[in-house]
Amino acid sequence: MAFLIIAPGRDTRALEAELRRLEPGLDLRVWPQLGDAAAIRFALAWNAPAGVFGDLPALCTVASLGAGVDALVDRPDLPETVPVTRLAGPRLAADLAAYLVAMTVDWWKRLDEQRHDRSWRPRPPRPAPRIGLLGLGRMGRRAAQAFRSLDLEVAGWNRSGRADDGLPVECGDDGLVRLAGRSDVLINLLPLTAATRGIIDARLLAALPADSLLINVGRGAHVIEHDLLAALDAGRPGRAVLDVFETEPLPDDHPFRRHPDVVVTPHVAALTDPREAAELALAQWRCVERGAPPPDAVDRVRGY
Ligand code: NDP
Ligand code: OXD
Repeated sequence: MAFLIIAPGRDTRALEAELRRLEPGLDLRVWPQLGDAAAIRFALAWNAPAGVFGDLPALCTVASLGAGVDALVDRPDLPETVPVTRLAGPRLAADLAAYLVAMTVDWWKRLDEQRHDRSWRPRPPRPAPRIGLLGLGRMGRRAAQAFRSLDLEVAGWNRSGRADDGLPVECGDDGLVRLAGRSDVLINLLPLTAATRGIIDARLLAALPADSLLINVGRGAHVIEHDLLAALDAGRPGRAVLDVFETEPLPDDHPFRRHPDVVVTPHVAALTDPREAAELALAQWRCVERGAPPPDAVDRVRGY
């Protein structure tokens, strides 16, 4: 049974080395070198080209080489019966929380202004921000823990309205607007699905407090771009930190690149750790090998 990595444009050499170290006998293939395609039962994919799964007749499971599965759940070349899983381990969640804390603290303590000013005139920080998290899954819960450890007030929004650890949680359309209204820092950690596409729109943005911070680490298509540009010009939010975009890489001439209140990072909020990824992927592969359902399979109809 062969294991295939399909990740065009991504350097997977460290991951391949970890997979081989942890599973010395592994029949590992790296697209586009398929070898005998009929032996491939497990694929680990990121930016998989359209139609590629159609060439794999014995495929039993496809794992996302990341936490998001939006590029995999709804594809014509992937039969509905093939489980889609993901790699969303504690290292990835901690890494994402570190990025969110860093971007929040930079804004809260006005570090960007202070570090560029040579006049030794300390600027007072903004008041301790109230944090709003859209999405309380693996990533959202870890972020909540990180912000709470700084004694910041945290609330969230999810589909079920349920949360652990006494975290205040909203749900539904009205709950979304309520959460935005009490979030000095609003962070999008939702998966991209039919229900969440375009969720960051004029209505949501108008509910934000003036001089607030929006951070999007979910997916670019969560944001209606022209609504965000208009909202920034109106000061709600005062700044947007954007890590994910409809088109990646973000084109050089995109308006986000030259907007003074937009901070762009190139989809680096959390970087897959090769060791964690290899361990999680091999645990899934071993289940497939013995005919058991793989852990961390998503609901392909719900989209996450
Ligand atoms: P999970 O699947 O663990 O959690 C998803 C959360 O979103 C759940 O709380 C769920 O609610 C909520 N949700 C889903 N649909 C809706 C809806 N329609 N309305 C309200 N809430 C909804 O995902 P993760 O936390 O692991 O990851 C989230 C996303 O973060 C990924 O899909 C990916 O896009 C992004 N990501 C980005 C990274 C980066 O580097 N930029 C790195 C890692 C992840 P409920 O709990 O009620 O089911
Ligand atoms: C993602 C990831 O899903 O980087 O964006 O894991």
